[in-house]
Amino acid sequence: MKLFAHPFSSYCQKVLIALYENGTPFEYVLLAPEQPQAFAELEALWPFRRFPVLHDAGRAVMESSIIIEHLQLHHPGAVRLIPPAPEHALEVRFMDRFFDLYVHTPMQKIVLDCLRPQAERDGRGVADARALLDTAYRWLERVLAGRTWAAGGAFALADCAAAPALFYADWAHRIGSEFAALRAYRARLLERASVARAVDEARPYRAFFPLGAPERD
Ligand SMILES: N[C@@H](CCC(=O)N[C@@H](CS)C(=O)NCC(=O)O)C(=O)O
Repeated sequence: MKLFAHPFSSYCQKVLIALYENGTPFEYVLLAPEQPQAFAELEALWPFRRFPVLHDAGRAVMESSIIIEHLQLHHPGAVRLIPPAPEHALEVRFMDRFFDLYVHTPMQKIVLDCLRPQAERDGRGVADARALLDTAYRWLERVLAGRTWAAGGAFALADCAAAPALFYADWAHRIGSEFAALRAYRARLLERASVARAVDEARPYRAFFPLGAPERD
């Protein structure tokens, strides 16, 4: 099984966390500018050149959530990434969508806008993204109160999504001290061995964070 990925990429971290949770063996295909062959292989599998992409038994699996579903289906381990009870699984999948769409997406908008030439920047889009994050933080503060993990008592897919999304969201749009439950959840994620490993592997690339990486985490 091959994973096309880069350690600093937040969506790659989401899948790496799932793999590390269960110690699932895989070959890491590093997508780095000095490895054009890796990008050519990626493009042959997925012309959008978005990553991560998993290549397993002759099949390309795209989209981080689907990759994690695939891992649960074909390479299950001790940590259930999708819980067996359908109602609980639905809540996990909802929270996974929430973190991708209402935290990860606006975070990426803010970060990627910074890479554009000044004249092509989208001030309105960035302001909307910041407003969306404010609403997401408020909503999460209420939902996470009393929960250990995103969808209840067990670490699962939604926490894999939450970890890199909240990690970088806090860098791009600070989670204020009024969001104590959300900050505590982010800190809990960072203490988890799989998340700490993904964060550590990305450390050498922090200088590339377009907004400037803070001196923490
Ligand atoms: N919805 C996709 C998003 C993947 C994504 O946006 N990946 C970024 C890296 S974090 C990427 O491929 N960026 C390169 C590009 O957009 O060309 C998923 O869940 O896997």
